[in-house]
Amino acid sequence: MAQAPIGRFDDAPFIRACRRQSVDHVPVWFMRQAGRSLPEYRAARGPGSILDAIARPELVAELTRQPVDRYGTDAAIFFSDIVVPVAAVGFGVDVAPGTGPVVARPFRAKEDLQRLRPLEPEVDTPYVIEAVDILVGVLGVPLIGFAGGPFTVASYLVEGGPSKNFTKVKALMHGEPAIWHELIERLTDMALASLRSQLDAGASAVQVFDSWAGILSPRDYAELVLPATRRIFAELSRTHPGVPTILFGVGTGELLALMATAGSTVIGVDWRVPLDEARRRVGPDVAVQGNLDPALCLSSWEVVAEETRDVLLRAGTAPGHVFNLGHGVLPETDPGILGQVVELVHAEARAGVRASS
Ligand code: 1CP
Repeated sequence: MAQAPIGRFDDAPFIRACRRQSVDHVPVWFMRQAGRSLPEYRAARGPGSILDAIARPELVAELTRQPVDRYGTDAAIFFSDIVVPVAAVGFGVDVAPGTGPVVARPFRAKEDLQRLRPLEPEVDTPYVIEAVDILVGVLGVPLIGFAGGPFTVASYLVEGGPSKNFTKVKALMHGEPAIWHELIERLTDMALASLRSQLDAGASAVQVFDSWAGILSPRDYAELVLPATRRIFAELSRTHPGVPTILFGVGTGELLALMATAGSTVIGVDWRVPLDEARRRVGPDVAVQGNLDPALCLSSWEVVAEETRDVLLRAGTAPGHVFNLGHGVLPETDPGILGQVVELVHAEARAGVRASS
């Protein structure tokens, strides 16, 4: 794996851990750290669609910084959403408060491919580039850019919104493989264009959120999603060598070994698979990220502390662990608890507790 220097954060613990280099403390950040659980987020964001907020670079920079300032996390996740590229090319996607992405006219047939023209980031999402540019000047930690994974974005377009059983998208994958192939290739191109624009503007790493890929059987994932996912990481390592890349999904225990062949430097793991077992499944060539159960963050500090220590213990002392939750911060989480988690993760490693336990 290329380890070319990527700039001023080369020695940051988050970047070093992604590259499986030694660190003086385990780096930590939280998926969905920017947003709903923070009072300062609700105050700054105000009412209206999140897509309007995402198009305001100064606000995006503020929302991205808030959790870093509050918690002292080792990385910032860019404030945006996985449906921004498809919304920006005019597919007709909104994000409904309390629900998530909703699509006015879901993807049904070959003709709908025309509604997915290529993304031109400078023209379609200049506000993303501008916000990354602002952040690079003010953040003291690496900025993680992101895109939705091709299956997860496709699932919203085909299902028309959040889904439980993903029946329509599975029907398309199996019933119309040629259309599925064309759809996922177009979404891969869009994800790549978006990720590149964030990296070119100064993001230090990227995460691909294929959040709902765990709904697929290993065979479907391997045949119908993995090739496109591999293309994302292959092309990024060509255009942006040495940049850490993370692939994440929920409920992916049975897919971890396959995901580890996608070409990312890090695999994100949810709370269902302990990290010692996850390390066995992904092998020695990738780092792991995770995996405290976000639901348990609603428990008492005693419980959260014990679970946090358990995650660190199971991750072991070998390099290549980025501490995170197993999925996003739940809106009802007490921000104070997350601050304590950051402190504990940093302190445990410094005290050498992990090495001796
Ligand atoms: O208006 C609001 O505040 C609504 C809540 C919200 C927020 C804060 C949505 C709607 N999106 C976001 C921002 C967001 N989305 C970020 C930046 C904040 C951060 O991570 O700190 C990121 C990285 C995302 C990515 C995202 N959007 C994912 C992948 C991560 C994951 O949680 O799995 C997914 C699946 C979405 C779709 C989406 N957008 C919003 C919601 C509620 C959802 C999920 C809907 C569903 O359950 O299907």
